[in-house]
Amino acid sequence: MQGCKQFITLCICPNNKERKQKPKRKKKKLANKEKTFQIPTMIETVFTSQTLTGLISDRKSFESITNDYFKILDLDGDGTLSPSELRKGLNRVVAVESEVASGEETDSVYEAIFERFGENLAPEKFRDLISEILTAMARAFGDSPVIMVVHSDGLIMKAVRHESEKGM
Ligand SMILES: [Ca+2]
Repeated sequence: MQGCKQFITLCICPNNKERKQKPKRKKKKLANKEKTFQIPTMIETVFTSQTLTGLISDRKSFESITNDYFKILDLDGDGTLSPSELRKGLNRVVAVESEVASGEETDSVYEAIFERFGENLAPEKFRDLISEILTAMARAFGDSPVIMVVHSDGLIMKAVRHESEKGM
């Protein structure tokens, strides 16, 4: 289907009201300096299920994108993603809302993930996981275009940019 080109980013709207500045607190010194994520900008975008499946089927691009995320999420740099590394980072990669789901909800999602993919993910397993999440999203959205507010550096925006670059 060629019609996806039109479903590109509509507008940029930083979602300020949800980003209350937290008062600066002195962090206790941690044994290992943790990498921190930048607060992502939220972007409203329109895409279709093909935006997502298109990225997955472009193996080279998909591999390079998931490898980049893997490196960001692998905080201790040991080459696998531990449960805690995954929990800290996955939300930033695939979540579409800035609000985090309730603890219980998240717990059951992660339990299911660890059960299927194991507890320490190698890059290939991480790629399988991301591929499965995107496929599930694509299936859920069906054929109609979807409007969403997503992280500007998240996976959906990568898929949208990937699609618009290929379509040009
Ligand atoms: Ca690690």
